[in-house]
Order: sequence, then structure tokens, then C-alpha cells
Amino acid sequence: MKAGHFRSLLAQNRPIVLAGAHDAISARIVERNGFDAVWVSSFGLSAAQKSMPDMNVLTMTEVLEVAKNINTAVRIPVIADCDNGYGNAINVMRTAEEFSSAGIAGISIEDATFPKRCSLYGGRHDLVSVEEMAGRVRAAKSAATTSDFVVIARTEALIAGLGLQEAMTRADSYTKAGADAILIHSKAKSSQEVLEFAKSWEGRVPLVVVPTMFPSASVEELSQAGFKIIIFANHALRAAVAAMNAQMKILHQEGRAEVLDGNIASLQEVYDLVGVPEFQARESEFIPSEQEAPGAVILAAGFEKQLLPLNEDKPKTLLEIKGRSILERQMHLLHSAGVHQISVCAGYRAETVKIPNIQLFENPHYESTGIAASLFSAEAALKGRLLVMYGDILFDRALLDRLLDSETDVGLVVDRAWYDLYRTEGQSPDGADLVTTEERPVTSHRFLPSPEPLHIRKIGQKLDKRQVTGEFIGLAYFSPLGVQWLKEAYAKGASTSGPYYEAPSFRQASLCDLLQAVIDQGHPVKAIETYKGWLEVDTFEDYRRAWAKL
Ligand code: SPV
Ligand code: MG
Repeated sequence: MKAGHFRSLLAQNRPIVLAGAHDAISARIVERNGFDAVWVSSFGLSAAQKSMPDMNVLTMTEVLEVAKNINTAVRIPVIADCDNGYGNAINVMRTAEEFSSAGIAGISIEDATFPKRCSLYGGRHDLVSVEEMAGRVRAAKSAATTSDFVVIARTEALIAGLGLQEAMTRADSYTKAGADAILIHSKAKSSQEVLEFAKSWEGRVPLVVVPTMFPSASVEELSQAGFKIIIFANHALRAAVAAMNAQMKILHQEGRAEVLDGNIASLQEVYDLVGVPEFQARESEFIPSEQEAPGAVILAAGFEKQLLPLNEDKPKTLLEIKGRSILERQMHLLHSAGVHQISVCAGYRAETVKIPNIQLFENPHYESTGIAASLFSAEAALKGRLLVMYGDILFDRALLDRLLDSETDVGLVVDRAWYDLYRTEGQSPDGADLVTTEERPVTSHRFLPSPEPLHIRKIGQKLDKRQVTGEFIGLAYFSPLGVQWLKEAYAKGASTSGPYYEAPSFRQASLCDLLQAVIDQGHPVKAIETYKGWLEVDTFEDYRRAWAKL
């Protein structure tokens, strides 16, 4: 695909300009800056990947691995500098096969002996015979897995000091062997010799040039002289080395990162470069969002004199039933459902609530204020997914699971047994939190909870009993949105004067009053039905029953 794209560039009437990369991020920078293709530079890879000289010390597989990383990071074609093909024609075959099947658009193979040394280094540069190199070219062409794969034959004749005539002979021979382009390399201080070569070249295949040693030669100039492909081979690496050196020097001297501000890329630039936004989009598309674990707030501020002397020295939630307090039992239940962020709103005898691993909030005005005020004494804990429960109830663990799984924004556990009890016996205990749901329950001697939570229309202790469909057990769930509704209702209520729903004033508002406000603001408050399965400790009789039941 990319090889095909590179071939289409070859067919266009303009120069193809490459810049060298030494890793995936430098390749992406090359791409972002508009180059036609990436040159996987052996000079750059040796330096950046291993901090070693460019002397065939990297193996074919090491180069291939980086070339693959680069190819994955960019959309433009990648041409890999494969030195001499890592050996003889047999090694070249494997090289061509591996690189072409990895989706690399093309490779460059040079006529240096194995191991080679960087063309730009001083000292000897030995070349294999013309015939041997022609064999490498034929081998590369025959082993490529796609016919579009581009094989650039590179002659080092000028580097080895063999002169223009030898360079021409070799280039000619490599072309006949099937090369798709000829790279004529030179380390002369001027472009003169490559320009001369180009002049005598009769245009049988495109010419490639690497203007490292004659940097004043422009793309336009080289292109006009007949070069089709121009490779700025090592400038990204050298830019990085210069920048890192300069900034590390300052940083080490100053010992404070701020001194580099403005000199270095911002984090945002790096995020953009490596595609953080795209990866975040993938996350939200493919990874189911881990639901945040819910927290719980236990309301335990009040004092009930009907329980005296049991609660003389402690709040009701600390009453022990068979060796464990109600609060401890509640915490055990919550922990078993994965709820570990537990807050307690205390008031009466708050100092006695000394339980490890809870966050304690205090409503010092518990005598003159209602449960809503106690709840908001724990405002810091009112966030995320939240359970709110009375400190005097015990319930079946399954209720907790159903509530947490209910996908409601505000869900209240509602006991349907109240409905039957009241229907048949015409009585109901005082002080129960009653609800009226939109849907009327069907009476029967069997019970199955409604598969869908029911809409609650009214909640309070003074509802018209004929409309009541169940009793709120004092266990509620709020989604983050539900918590927001609760806070909005509380903020709105705080600015009211006079009676507030069933309370004489907002200060004395109960949880039910606040929930009714949420409903009246048009938000859905849902009932999760149960039939018994819970108990509360409100009276002496409740306490005795709790002992009997647990
Ligand atoms: C490279 O970039 O590795 C090259 C070009 O082969 S040069 O270093 O100029 O030889
Ligand atoms: Mg090289």
C-alpha cells in the first residue's frame, strides 16, 4: 500500500523529499512537517537506539524492529536504509522479504562490504565487486513480497574515491539488475560531483541524493539538476542532540525545571504528538467504564427518648445486638458489598462514635435540626455514587445489591408489606416514612418485586393513607446526578422561610422532605421494592425483636 503510494510519488513531476528519523516520535515529527516519506537512517538508529557508531553494529532484526515502529507511527511511506543488506545476496534476500512484508515501502542497499563503515567517516571504504552488488540488487527484487516494493541501489564509488566513471559504471550495472532508483553518495564539500553525475546520467531510473556534506544545496537546485529523491538524513537527530544538550546543561546548572519553560515542548505538544486524544476516544469507545465504588453516609445524629435508658450513654446506632452494634453490622454489610468509603453523621453523644475506618461528621445542632441538616453536615462526603441510610436499620444484603444495580439516579428501598398490613389490619406504626408510587401495587398472598423501579410521587409521614403504597425503609441510593439534585434541593430549601413540606421549618426538614423537594423539581425518584427483609430499632419493642431475629 505504502509502496504503491511511494511509486505514485515517483510518477509525479516534482521532487520527493525525505527526512531521516531515528525512532517513532522523530518519524512523526518528520511527517507533521510535511515531508513526503521517512528515511530510517542507519546513522540515526545506531546513535539513538544504541549510542553506537554507524558501522553495521545493529543487526537486521534490530533495524527492522525500529522501522516497523516508525512505519506504524506514520501514514507516509517509509524507506529503510539497510546498509549493505547485512551480508551477501542471501542476507539481502531475507532483508527484502522481511522489510517488504512489514509494509515498508522500500529499502536502500549499498555496495559497501560487510561490515561497512559510515560513508562520512574518514579512512578506508571497501566496496564489493560490481557483479556482487548487481547480485544483491537482483536478490532484493526477487525476494520482495510485493512488486511495488522499491529497491534503491546505492553506490559508494565516490565515497571510496573511485571517481565518477566507476560510479557511473556501477550505477548502470545496478539499474540493469533491476534497481528502481540509484543513490549516488558523496562526502565532497560541494555538490559539484553529484551534480556532474546527474548531468551525465541519462535518466533511466530516478536519482537519489543525500546532501549532508554539501548542505547549501537546496531541494530546488538538486531537483533541477536531475535528482528525484532528496534525503535530509540525519538532521532530526542532530537537532535533538543539540536541543537536549543545551537544555540539560541549563537544567543541571539551575536545578529547577521552570528555567526550561519556553525552550522545550509543552506537555500538551507531546500529548498531541503521541495521540493522547485519540487514545482517550478509543478508551471511551471500547473499554467499559469501571463504575466508581459508591460511598455511604449513615445518619445517626438523633436522640430518641423512648429508648432510654438503653441509649443513655450512646447514640442508637451503637446499641449492641448480640455482641455487635447496629453500626458495626451495617459496616460489615457495606464492606461485603464493596462499599468502603463510609461516613457517619453523629450528633447525640457523638464523642462515643469511635469506629476505625469511618469519616465522622457532627451535627452539633441535632436537637433543633432535622435529618436533612445532619446529612448536610457531611456535605464533603456527598459526592460520586452514594448510599444514604438511617443508623438504626438492618437489612438483607440482597437489598443493597438490588439498589446498587438499579441504575436509578435516586432509588429508595420501599417495603410493600406496609401496604398489605394497612389494607388488612387498617393500622400502621407511627412515624413511618410512607410513599405513594405512581403504580398501584397488586395485592396477592405472593410477592415479586416489580422488575422496573416504580415512580415515587409522594414521600412523608403524613400522607393520605389511602394513597400510600409502601414504606421507605431508610436506605437510599444516589447517582452522581442524584447527589447533585439533592444538593440543589437543599440549597433551594435553605432560602425558604416558614414550613417546609411536613417540617415546621427548613432547619427541621427530614430526609423525606428533602426527597419530596427533589421530586417536585421534576426529577425521577424511584422505588426499589421489597417485601419485609429488614428491621429498624426505633422502640424498646423493636430492640427486643432485633435480638430475637438476629
Ligand atoms: C544514513 O542516514 O544512515 C545514511 C546517510 O546512510 S549517511 O549517513 O550520510 O551515509
Ligand atoms: Mg546509513
